Amino acid sequence: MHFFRLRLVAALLVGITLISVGSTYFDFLAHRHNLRSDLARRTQWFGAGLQPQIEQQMALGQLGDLPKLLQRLRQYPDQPSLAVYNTSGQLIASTGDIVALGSMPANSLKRPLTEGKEWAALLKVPEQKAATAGGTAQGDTAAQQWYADAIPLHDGQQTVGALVMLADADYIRTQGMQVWRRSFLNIVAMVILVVVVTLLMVRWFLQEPVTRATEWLRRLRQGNAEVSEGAKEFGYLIPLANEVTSLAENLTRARAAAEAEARLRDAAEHVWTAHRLAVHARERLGNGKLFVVSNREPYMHVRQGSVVECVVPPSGVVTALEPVLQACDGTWIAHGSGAEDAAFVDENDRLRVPPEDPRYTLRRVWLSPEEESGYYEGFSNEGLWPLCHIAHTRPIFRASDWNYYQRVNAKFAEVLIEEMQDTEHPVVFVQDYHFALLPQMIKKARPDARVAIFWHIPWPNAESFGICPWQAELVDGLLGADLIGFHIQSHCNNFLETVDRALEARTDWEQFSIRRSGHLSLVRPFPISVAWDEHAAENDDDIGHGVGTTGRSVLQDDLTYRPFAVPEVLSSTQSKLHRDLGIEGMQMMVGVDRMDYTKGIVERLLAIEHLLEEHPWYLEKVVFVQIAAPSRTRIPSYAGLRMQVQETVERINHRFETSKWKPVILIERQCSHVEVAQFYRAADICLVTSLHDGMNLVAKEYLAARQDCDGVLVLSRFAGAAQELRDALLVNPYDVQQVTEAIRTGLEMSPGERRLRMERMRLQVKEHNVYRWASNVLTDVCAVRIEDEVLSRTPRERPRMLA
Ligand code: ADQ
Repeated sequence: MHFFRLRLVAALLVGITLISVGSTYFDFLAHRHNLRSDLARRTQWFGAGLQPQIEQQMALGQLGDLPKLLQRLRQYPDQPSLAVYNTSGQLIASTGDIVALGSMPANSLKRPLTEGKEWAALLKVPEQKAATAGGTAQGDTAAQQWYADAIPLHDGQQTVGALVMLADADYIRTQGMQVWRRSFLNIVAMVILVVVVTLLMVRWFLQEPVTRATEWLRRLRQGNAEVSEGAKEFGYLIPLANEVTSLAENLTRARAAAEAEARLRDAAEHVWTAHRLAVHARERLGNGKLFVVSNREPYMHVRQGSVVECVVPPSGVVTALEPVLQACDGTWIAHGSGAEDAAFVDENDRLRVPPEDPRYTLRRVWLSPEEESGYYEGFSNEGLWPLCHIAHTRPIFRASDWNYYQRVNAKFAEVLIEEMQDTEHPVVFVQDYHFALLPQMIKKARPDARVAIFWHIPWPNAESFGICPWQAELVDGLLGADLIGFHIQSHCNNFLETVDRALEARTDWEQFSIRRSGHLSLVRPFPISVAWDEHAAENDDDIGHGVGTTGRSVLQDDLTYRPFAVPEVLSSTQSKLHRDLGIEGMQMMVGVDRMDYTKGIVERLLAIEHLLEEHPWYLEKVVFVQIAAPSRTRIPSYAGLRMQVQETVERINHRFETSKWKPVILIERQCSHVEVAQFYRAADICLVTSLHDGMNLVAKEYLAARQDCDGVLVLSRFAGAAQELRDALLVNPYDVQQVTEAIRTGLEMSPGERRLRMERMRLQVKEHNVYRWASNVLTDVCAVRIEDEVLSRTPRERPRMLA
């Protein structure tokens, strides 16, 4: 501001001075012109008065009297001095004081004497000469101005001489100087006045508002001022204030956004998201492609009345792997099990998905009913499923089922190899126990492929697994993979022990690796989880419980398709849900499972019965809702379980029900994940009492759905999830007494403790979500070293058929 003022003052000084000097100069010129004109007029007028008398005197020939006449005619000293010249240009008479005559130009008389016309001019006569008139030599230092006017003298028509009048014109210069002096003083006064007024105005109208506004902006920058205060600080500079205020608002918004982004970045360091996974996958895979193989497809076409719908199974695996497949435009190979699937593929059995925004390829594999029955229901679900779950359901191994299992694995391998034929160094991710033989088949055909398999169910101890007649073949098939993943470490340990017993291989218990026939397989735990949606709380319908797609129909693993249609309970609030179920004011417990004997549904019901028996004050105060999705309904053991569950529910209800209350509500159907989440949110306790479970996603979904940080999780210690969720009430599901006690503890737990436990478990699930699971598997499989010699071969050189 100081510098600004200095510059302003300098500019004013120069400006005003230039303008004033210019205008004074023009004043001066005009004034001088007027004075000159006036002097000329007066001299002419004076000459015109003398001329006849002098001419008469000359006509009389009385030239000797001429000086006297001239003296007489020049009555006052301020009148012009006079001189008369004859036609030869000789001075014949003068008033005697004409010092300037010597300065007259040589031709000054020529005009009046020869042309008979007047001549007039201003003369500058050196002061010395002027002084010479007084007889003193002063030096040639200054000049005096004279006005000289020469007019012809006539005798009739004849020019007889010339009269020269010399008037002192010095006063013109003097007066000019006075004009300049006056103007100078005026200029000085004006400059001072203008500068002072301007400085005052700058101070009042500019400096103070600008200082205030600057101070406001500084405080705003530091986050200590409100945007709304701005207009007040700007005073009369309202338009500027408006602009700056909107700028400040943008600044505030930008700062808030930057802070939010920073928070997200910070959070992202812990929390995996679909986007982060996609970026990570692109980095890891480079130009490579991911191929996923699973029994269940991520999109299925089914008929709904007259309409064909594309439905999405509520699968955590689909949620986790879709971002990766989309990021690298990969291929998912799965059994085309939808009734209308065949109508939606091209001639190569492929279609692009997701249908609304195609980003990757789904390759459907067709199975005959015999294949489906032998490989899926038979060997996979009547053999391997009970073999791997210690749930005391006897596995059934039929040679025919085994044949179909091998056949279907080979079929998938062939399709996969066909899909990969133009891909350099593909990455293959096989899902689950349906494809134990696939890794070896792929590896034989494509040794350059990096192959991972994830076993979603438990791996039992070596003795248990050893009852399988084809254990060696299964283990050998798995050992074709570079990476074999289980949910938890103890499953990895069991697998290594099984390998030790089943076949010739070198197991390394330090590295958790197995070398067989020169090929190395790493065995690692990758605890699967659910998706975590940071913003789920803001959107009631968007529930972060591991089933990533809302608003679409869903299909559960190998269940009969059930549409979303008319849910019995569809509300967004707990109280509404309670009202719909007729259990207002009661505490509610929930169980959400496929109707599977491994889930411990009957054991859970027995614990509820025991609770009411032992603690009758809970009568009419608690309700247990069991949501059971029909599953593998064609398998006798599942049909038997269903009957057993229904009978147990009926018995308990019959035993304790009153006119307005039933202790157990059984909802036997597939619900949408929105519905399931509403039950999670409304339940005081979630009961997960699996007799044996690889992980159990219901436990984690319950935690993810509880944004209110309330609720209690009762969790079987035989579920993989128990390894991570130490704040759950862990139970042995076979111990009815213990489960009952855990339920009672949960019902009576203080809100503070509920919150503390829930917060800790939610943090665990948030930080170890399903995107992290996928990224860990992907990182490890991409890090697998394939021998250079293998990599150097091109895909076309490799054998295309299976051994
Ligand atoms: P599952 O045995 O199917 O999975 P689980 O992990 O509990 O068991 O997942 C069940 C899924 O089905 C959950 O997403 C749940 O919400 C949903 N679900 C259950 N009943 C439902 C119903 N009635 N309506 C709608 N949805 C319902 C296998 C292994 C597990 C392992 C998973 C993932 O057996 O141990 O955790 O794979 O690896």
